[in-house]
Order: sequence, then structure tokens, then C-alpha cells
Amino acid sequence: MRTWPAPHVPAVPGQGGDVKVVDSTTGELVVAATGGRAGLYVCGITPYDATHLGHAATYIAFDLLHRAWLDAGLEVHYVSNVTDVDDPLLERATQTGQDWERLAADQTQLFAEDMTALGVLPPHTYLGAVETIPTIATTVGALLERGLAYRVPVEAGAGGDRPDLGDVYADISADPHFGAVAGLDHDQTVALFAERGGDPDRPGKRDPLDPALWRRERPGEPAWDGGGLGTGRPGWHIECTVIAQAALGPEFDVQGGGRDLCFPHHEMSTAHARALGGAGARVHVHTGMVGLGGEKMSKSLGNLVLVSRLRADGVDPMAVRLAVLAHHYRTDWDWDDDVLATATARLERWRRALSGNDGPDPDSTVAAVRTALAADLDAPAALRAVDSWADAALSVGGHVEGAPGVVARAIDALLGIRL
Ligand code: 5CA
Ligand code: ZN
Repeated sequence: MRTWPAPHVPAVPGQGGDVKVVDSTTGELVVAATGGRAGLYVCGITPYDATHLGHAATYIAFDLLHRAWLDAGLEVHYVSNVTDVDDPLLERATQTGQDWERLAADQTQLFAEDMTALGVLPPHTYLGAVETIPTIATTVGALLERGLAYRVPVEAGAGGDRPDLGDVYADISADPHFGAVAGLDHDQTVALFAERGGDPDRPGKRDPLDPALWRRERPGEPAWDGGGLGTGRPGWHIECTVIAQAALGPEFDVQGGGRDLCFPHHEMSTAHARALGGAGARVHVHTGMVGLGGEKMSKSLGNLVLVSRLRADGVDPMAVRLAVLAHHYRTDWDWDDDVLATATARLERWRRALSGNDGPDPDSTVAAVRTALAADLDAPAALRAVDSWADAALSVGGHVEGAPGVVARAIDALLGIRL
């Protein structure tokens, strides 16, 4: 999968310290990466509709982590996926009479353009589900061999010329740590599983929560050669497990996504990682949900504010980014015109404050931005620190030569705001 161009990250005097984030598994503030290297897996889009503000907020949140790590001198390996074949994508293509591959390719391209405009650093490894199918099929075969997965008979007409092979499901009862990521009770898990793409009522499963690893060919659905599994397509959770493990190894620092991915997706993908002998992510980080008119913004509800629409309307993407950064990544918040107007005014004010050659001493401002980001990516506090510097620059001014340049570089490198 092709990524988007990497923006330049300017050098800022000094260096950031350890970056701490709240691990959603324990609720505790922990150091996000303990060594000199950091491995980050952020779940990518399912490309059946354009990037909305909720997606943008989630990718901007992890972009802050990426930038804070770089500022702390860490070598970052950022990995992401594109779920370019899955039920919602195929359903949307059928509803709208589009070719599913065309839909996925177009929306993936639009996402790349949106991320470029928003100044999000691209992943170093970026893989689609489709291009990963051979590795996923081999992995599912290995889980079957080890007795950690089982076959479920398919209905008449399914399964191509080998219907006897059946679909393949993971056996969650084989995993004593299942449930460790989200920490939910049984009733909550079954309800969320059904709501978020699972099939608790599928006959033949050992446990209602067992997730699909390999779905056999169905009439009218795309299918690929799965070797001993028979023709079909991969399940969703195993896609992320396999991509993360291939790029980052059996254990890595952070897996991230919106809070709606905590269960079942991250619970299941981590369970699959354990079934493969690894551990998956050491820390799970989840962003709050962005809404519109009091409801979570979602492709299925259709209450979307699209990044591409705002761009087409002439909105400065940096104002969009600043509007997102005005909210802490773990809070739920609503997009509205005021949010954008406030961000636009802030951006103009910053531009004015940064337009001279001299200004107030930048060092304490840069330090305050670093401190805010290191403490659970507190972007609103970082913005307030820049506001204070801008207030001083515009009121009393200052005599430190080159101060605006230093602040501008810090805003660019750490917050991804290019003025
Ligand atoms: N392809 C899978 C992940 S492997 C997927 O969930 N794709 S998605 O397109 O539905 O969502 C992409 C990312 O945006 C996920 O991290 C999801 O949690 C996040 N997201 C979706 N809606 C919102 C929202 N309203 N607010 C914040 N984040 C959101
Ligand atoms: Zn994922």
C-alpha cells in the first residue's frame, strides 16, 4: 500500500523526555515506550467512505505520540493497515452499485490526501488486508494445527468447490487471558461483539464470542486462495495481528485506535497474538469519540463532517488540526461551527504573533509544550502555552532575536501545525 509524503519535521532546541500515556487496560499513566526504539501500531481505515473528523482526530492523536517520541530521540516504527476487504466495504459497494475494489482504492487515496493536508506523519509500514492474505492464511492454518482454531460448517452454496472445509474460528476458551484488554463482563462483551461486526448467533461456534479467522467463499463475494483453508477471505482481527507481528515482532509498545476498537477488535487481535506465542501491544491507547449533534460520528449513521469537504470549502487544514488539538484525545466531544471558528481565530493570532523577528523568550514555552505532551498527550495544555507566548508577543512584545522562529519550529515539530 502506498503511503503519503512525509512532512519535514524541523529540529527544535533541546529534547523531550519520556512520554506517558494512559493505558486503557489498567487506566494507569505509563511510559509509552521503554527502550530507545518505539513500535506503534495504529488501526487504519476501512475505506468505504471518506475520512471524517472522528478518524482525523484519532490519527492526529497518534501523530502527537509519534512526534513526541521523535522529539525524545526515539527511533519510531509506525505501522498501520487498510482494511480493504471486509463486510461493511462489500455491503456499501453493493448498496451503491460500485465495484468494491474501485471504492476501496478511491477512498484510500482520499484518506492519504486528507492525512497529507492535516500534516500526519505517514506509517513506515502500511499494508492492506488484501496484499497480506497469503501470510494471514498461513497463520490461520498454523492456529488450526495447534488446536487453537476450529472449522464451522458453512451453509449450502458456500465454500466453492470445497464446502467441507468450512469457515475457521478462533477458540477463545483456549486463552486464559482473554478479556484482559477491555476488562468487560460477559453480557457487555456479547452485546458489543454483536454491535461491532461479530456474529454471536452463528450456529456451530463453541462460544458466541469466538471470532472468524477465515471466511470461506460465498456467492457474489470476492475470495482468494487460502491453501489448506480453501478459498475465502480473512477475518478482521487476525488482519491486524498478522500485520503488526510481521512488522513489529511478537511484542511491541503501543496499539492504538478509537475507543470503539477496544472491544472486540483489540481484545481479539491481542488474543490472536498470544495464540501465536507473542504478546501483542504492551500498552493499549484509545481515543474518545468525536460526535456531531450529540451522536458519535460514524459512517454507518451517516452524520459525517468530512475532511475532504472542509478542504473543498476552502477551510485551512491547519485550522482543522488545531480544532482537533483543542480537545484532549481521550475525551468525547462534538464538532460544530464554533469549534472551527475558535481554531481559525487562534491560528490567525498565532500567525500574527509569529510574524516578527524578535519576541518573548521561547524556552519556557517550548518546555511547557513538551511537558504537556509528555503527560498523556495533553494538547489543550500545549495550545494554552503557545497562546500565552502569543499573548505576550502581541501585547508587550519581546527582545529575544529569533524567538518566533523557535516557537514556530516547536509548533511544527511537536504539534504538526505548520503556519
Ligand atoms: N479498519 C478498522 C480498524 S483495523 C476500522 O475501524 N476502520 S474505521 O474506518 O472504521 O475507523 C478508523 C479509525 O477511526 C478507528 O481507530 C476508529 O476507532 C476511529 N473512529 C471512527 N469513528 C470515530 C469517531 N467518531 N471519533 C473518533 N474516532 C473514530
Ligand atoms: Zn485494526
